[in-house]
Amino acid sequence: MKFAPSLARHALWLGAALAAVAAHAQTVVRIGHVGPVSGPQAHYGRDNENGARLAIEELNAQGVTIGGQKVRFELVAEDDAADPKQGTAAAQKLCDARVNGVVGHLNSGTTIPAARVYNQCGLPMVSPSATNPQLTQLGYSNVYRLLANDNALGAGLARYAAETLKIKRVAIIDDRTAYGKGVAEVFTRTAKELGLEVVSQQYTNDKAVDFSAILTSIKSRKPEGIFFGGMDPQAGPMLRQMQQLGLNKVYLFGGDGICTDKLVELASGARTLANVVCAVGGASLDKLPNGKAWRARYDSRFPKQFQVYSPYTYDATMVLVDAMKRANSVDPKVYGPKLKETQYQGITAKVAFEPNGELRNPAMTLYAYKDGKKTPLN
Ligand code: ABU
Repeated sequence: MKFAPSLARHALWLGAALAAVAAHAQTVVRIGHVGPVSGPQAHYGRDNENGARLAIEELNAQGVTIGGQKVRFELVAEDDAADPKQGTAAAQKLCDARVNGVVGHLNSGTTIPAARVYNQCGLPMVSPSATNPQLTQLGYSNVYRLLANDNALGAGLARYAAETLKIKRVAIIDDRTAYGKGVAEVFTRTAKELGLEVVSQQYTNDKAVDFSAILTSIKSRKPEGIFFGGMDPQAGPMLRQMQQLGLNKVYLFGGDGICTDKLVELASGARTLANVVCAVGGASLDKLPNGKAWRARYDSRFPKQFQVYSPYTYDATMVLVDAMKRANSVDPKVYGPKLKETQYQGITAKVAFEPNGELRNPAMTLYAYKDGKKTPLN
């Protein structure tokens, strides 16, 4: 009896302490991101990772409650070096770590095999940049894409070459990756349908930097344009070598893979940069209601790192979190099916998905490099 008041006080203190802990209890939600942050494509990977990181920092700053619990978001960033084997290893690592959702991967060649791994472990994934159409033809219900695919990019560029530039003779080079090969095939098919003559078909790889032999062969066929299916670490030296070989009046067409800010630096002052026409599967940030303000926030947080896809990784992160909020759950099996009903106003688009996971009504923008600056043509 003598200790009762003290015990009661202790119980009160314990209750108050537990209530305080409960009030501060947070669910930690981990969003996986995978892209190449090493190797020649590291600048794309860093830009993609930055977009997801910015989303997470802003979500944490504003404070998010899901299912009555305060949530703190963490980014789990993995490097796949744009290599399909490393891509599936990174995907398995994220499955094993039981992250709540995945933004990525960057490359079609890594994303397509990784999608199978995520499908097996039940993780939703939203790709911000992999544009090979096969990704959404795999029959996986957990796979989404936030931008137009290569059927739109390849065909749009071929139409521009035929109908606006009115050129007649094109050569094709592709880097044999899932992206480069795929987008070049669409361009070639559409160009032929529109009456263009494909005068040369050449192949390279995503590590090459010397294109003199294939450009010399192409030059002998007198093309007015070259379509390159590949990425900017190849397109930059290719532009320099086009100039060295006197291909100064020949267009260089390419998909989103060459449509980066970095291409200016990689072209090292080659005048042929002005002959580039490239396509990105979304609207230009400058023309989107919140695009300029978003870009200012990005540049302030990650100066001089913008390339092309970070607005899409930002939106991909937000789209996953939007589905969690609507499901009142961060459990992938519970919120995953809610992604199908997405109606989210993002930075890049009003996001809604087709039944196969493709973005509904994606935009496409063609760009040229005017005075060394990537500039929208439409
Ligand atoms: N979309 C071009 C770069 C990424 C990829 O699809 O491989």
